[in-house]
Amino acid sequence: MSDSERTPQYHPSEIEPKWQERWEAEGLYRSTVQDDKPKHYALTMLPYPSGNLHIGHWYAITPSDARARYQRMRGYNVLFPMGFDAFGLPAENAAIQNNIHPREWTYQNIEEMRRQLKTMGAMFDWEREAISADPSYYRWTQWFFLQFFHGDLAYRKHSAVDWCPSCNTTLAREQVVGEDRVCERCGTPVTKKDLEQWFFRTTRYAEELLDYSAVEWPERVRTLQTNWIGRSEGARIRFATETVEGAAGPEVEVFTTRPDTLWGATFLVLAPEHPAVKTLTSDAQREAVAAYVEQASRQTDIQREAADTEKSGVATGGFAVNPATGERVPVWIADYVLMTYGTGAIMAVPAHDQRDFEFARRFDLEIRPVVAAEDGSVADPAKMEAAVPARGEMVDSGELSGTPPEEAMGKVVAWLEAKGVGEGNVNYRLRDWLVSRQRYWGAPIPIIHCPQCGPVGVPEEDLPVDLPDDVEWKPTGESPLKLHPTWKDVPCPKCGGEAVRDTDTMDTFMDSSWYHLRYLSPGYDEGPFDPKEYAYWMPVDTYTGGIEHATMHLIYTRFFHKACRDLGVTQGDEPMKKLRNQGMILGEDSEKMSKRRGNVVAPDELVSQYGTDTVRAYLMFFARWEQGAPWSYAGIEGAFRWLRRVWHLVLDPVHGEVEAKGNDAPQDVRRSLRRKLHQTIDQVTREFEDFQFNTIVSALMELANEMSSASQAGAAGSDEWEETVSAYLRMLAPVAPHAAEELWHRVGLTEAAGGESVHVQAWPEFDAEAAKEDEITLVVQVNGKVRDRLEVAAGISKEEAEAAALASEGAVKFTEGKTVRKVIVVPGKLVNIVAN
Ligand code: ANZ
Ligand code: ZN
Repeated sequence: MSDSERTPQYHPSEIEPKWQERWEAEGLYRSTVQDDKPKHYALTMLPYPSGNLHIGHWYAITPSDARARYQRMRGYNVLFPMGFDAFGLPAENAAIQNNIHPREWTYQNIEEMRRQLKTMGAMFDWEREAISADPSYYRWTQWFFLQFFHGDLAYRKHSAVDWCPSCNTTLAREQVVGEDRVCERCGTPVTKKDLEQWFFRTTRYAEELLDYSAVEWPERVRTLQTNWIGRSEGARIRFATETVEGAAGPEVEVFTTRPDTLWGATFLVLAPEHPAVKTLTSDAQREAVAAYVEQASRQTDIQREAADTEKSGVATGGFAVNPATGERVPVWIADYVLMTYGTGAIMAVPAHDQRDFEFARRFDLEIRPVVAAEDGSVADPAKMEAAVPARGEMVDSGELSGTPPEEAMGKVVAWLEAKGVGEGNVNYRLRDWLVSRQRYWGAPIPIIHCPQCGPVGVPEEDLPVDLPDDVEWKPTGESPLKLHPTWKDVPCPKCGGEAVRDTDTMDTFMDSSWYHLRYLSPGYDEGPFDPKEYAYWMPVDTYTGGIEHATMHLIYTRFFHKACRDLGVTQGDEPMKKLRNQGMILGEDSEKMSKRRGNVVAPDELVSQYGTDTVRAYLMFFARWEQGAPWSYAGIEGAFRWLRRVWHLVLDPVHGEVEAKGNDAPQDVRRSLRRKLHQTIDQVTREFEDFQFNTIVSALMELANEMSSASQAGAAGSDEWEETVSAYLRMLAPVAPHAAEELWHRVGLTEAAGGESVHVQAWPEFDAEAAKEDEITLVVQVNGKVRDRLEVAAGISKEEAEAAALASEGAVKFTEGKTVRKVIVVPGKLVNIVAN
């Protein structure tokens, strides 16, 4: 009989769809609350329904699935849900470009991506699918908005949006293009426009967001978030101002991290948008100031903060009084001072702050050192080429001169407070979250604006505020909700008078801040989630996804959870206990994958060519998951060959070439197979815990090698062999779920397990005794005399033996004061050290 007749060939395309259907039909991945069982909530970031699942999705999701499967076999009741982050701008762009309704575009894409996701063979519980654009979902997004609104966590404020003065419309960030920031459609330079918009009070949680003691998050993410939150300790100091004519102007408050340099503040700089600019600007300066303000409005904060650009600015003509020296100092405006940070005004200390120094040199303003250098020296302003680090004691600072650096902050703050001109202050870079979007495809903000009552929340029983379908797509950029003839006109829920709906929709980060809660009970309609499900499943145990979400999504969702906790909606301090981020798959050319470069790897094609299991195995194997690497088609062949080899090893180990002796095979062969098995169990278990997917696959490859040589030596059919096959398939199950299931079935293990799938089996148990290497006695000689004996592993290498011998007590004692000239190792027996 030929080989192929005796053993069925490995044909993934035949077995994979079959098992996917069967698992679905049997409800193998349905997850329900089981109070008597420990739970594990494994969450992976939900995709945006762009219409096509790319290899990056596979790379993020399939190893996460493998680990969720592993947890299930470890005895946890596992929840591993999937859904779609379905609101957002691309749907609206498609609507404008292709004349298709965003809803239709989105739901078509979801259907296609759901089909693609099903080819992963993942353990998603599809009954828990959640789609953020469904009215049954956004009803609760709106409900959350109302909780924030009623709980004083939402407020309205004027805020600048990008505005095209020619198209007469607000622009989304991606509609502003080029270095000179012009409108994508008409090329007109973009300006800012003030619109009243909704904000959430994220800054209230700034301090708590810096605390990671309750979570296990990667250092990198914690650092990114900590920098984003940007805590600065310092003081706020108030300066009286006056116009050039000597009339009193508004008080100007500055934020500084160096209140001890106040005596060296020789001018003030206001952000061009600062409200005091108007009053302080003299007639002589009015034109120059107006031109500068206009120019600054066209720049982003990022451009304005860039350190390498030449400092620019204009004097207002007005003055401020330095509260420490009593001197009148000029007030300038400059774009390096941002309206969005601190108070939008600074006291400039050119001697000690580099930006202020450059500014002072450019405009010939006074430079006055007030803090000594570390060595006690004080710089000469005439000769300075840069600001000098102020690390020594205070000088030329009136009664506070001589204060040592470690006391400066405390003393100056006390002095400011005593004089009533300032106080200690902590400032954060974190901004309150602007949630209003002048867009259609999002959850409408559930607020009605009444001329009598102001903004009124839509009553909860009237939710959801539906997105109207009959909208027009005019490329005006103005929200279709605003243009709709009737949608916005409603009576005020409070007084019944004529009122209008808020025509903005919510930032889609709002939707993704709570999707993990909607998964708990996507059909539930008495609240955003069923409290029973919440009590059992929350918090999320492991969260996996891209590092690019470190600052936005992952800060918003933490804020959301903490805010909801304080509103009595959720419990616990953190939504997600453990976070892990995958790296990125590059193209074969080591460049980022892009259509333009033509280096995109299409998972659908790989699946039809090699099968899902191979794609999964290769994605786990080819790189350290958290690092990523360039793709390789040659590598995926290797993954396929490995699975095919396992297939044959399990179904036809002896190949008709050797005799299977079963338990009559040599004991050392059987013992060695079992040793390797348990070493592998130990390793694979630890590495699943640690998300080290690549070495899991290589350990399984090595074990297959050991099985191969054991079968060559006749061990197939032995007790050790059977134990190994059973454990192997269980370890293979999370990686290659279809092949493992098929083999489990074919060798009769399904039947032996009472008809149960490999995926509900217990994870193989590690036997430390079995894994132990045999030991031998290593004789240690110094100059030919036996000085020690060591118990070492039988398989010890020459280098290890040498190192162990040199470190032994006997060797150390008898080589003392001598130089080791030579070490002779007789493998498995002795080490002779020659020393004199
Ligand atoms: C005087 C001074 C002297 C300063 C000195 C620094 C060094 P961080 O650490 O980022 O919080 N500043 C304050 N508000 C600003 C704004 N809206 N735009 C631009 N710069 C602003 O930095 C705080 C420091 O940045 C503040 O302390 C202020 O300059 C400046 F030797 O005040 B400092
Ligand atoms: Zn009213």
